[in-house]
Amino acid sequence: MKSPFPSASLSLFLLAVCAGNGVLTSRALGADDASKQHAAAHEGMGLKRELIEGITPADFLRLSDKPKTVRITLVATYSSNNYGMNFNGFSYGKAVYRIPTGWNVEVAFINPSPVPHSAVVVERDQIKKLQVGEPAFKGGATPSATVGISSNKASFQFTADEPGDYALACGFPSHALAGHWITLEVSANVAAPTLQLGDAAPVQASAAK
Ligand SMILES: [Cu+2]
Repeated sequence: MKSPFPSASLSLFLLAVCAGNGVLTSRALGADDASKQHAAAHEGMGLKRELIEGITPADFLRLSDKPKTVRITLVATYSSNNYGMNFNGFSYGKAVYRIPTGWNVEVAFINPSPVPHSAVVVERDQIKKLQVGEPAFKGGATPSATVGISSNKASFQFTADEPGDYALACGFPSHALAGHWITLEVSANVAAPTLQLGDAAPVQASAAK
């Protein structure tokens, strides 16, 4: 798709997006344009790295002190993969959280990027939409998910009380469609929460800390 914006005005456009006015303009863009927008933004503006300092893959999935409760650290733009539209470095569903039915999930969402992102727990088929729908579980989203959060963090929690195929998806318009989502499976057939990163074997949650 050809961008409706002349290249001379691209930087002004990006400034407008980063100021939080991106919802309407992004609705006019396809996934490809969203990717280019990210690439350009990453070249010109830095990540707020102190937000993710000290976070390691062991933090991606941790047990909590509370019973049947797990803690997920979900970092948007953890790496440059998929123009930054990734969670913990993965996009297009290629990281898989498996959670036993009935467990509580506490999510610490961090976006060190000036490009707004968010997180919404949605049924898997929602990722094909330009705008993902309401959370599949009560409380399962960052605040104002269509507007997103930039260079900041937010937390939310939900109870995975219905088995099924879900996604942890970015709710900013067009991002899920452009691959900004990872997989969440809720199943009565798993005894403990696991996380599978790409082609690696699933690993159990780290100990509580
Ligand atoms: Cu996003």
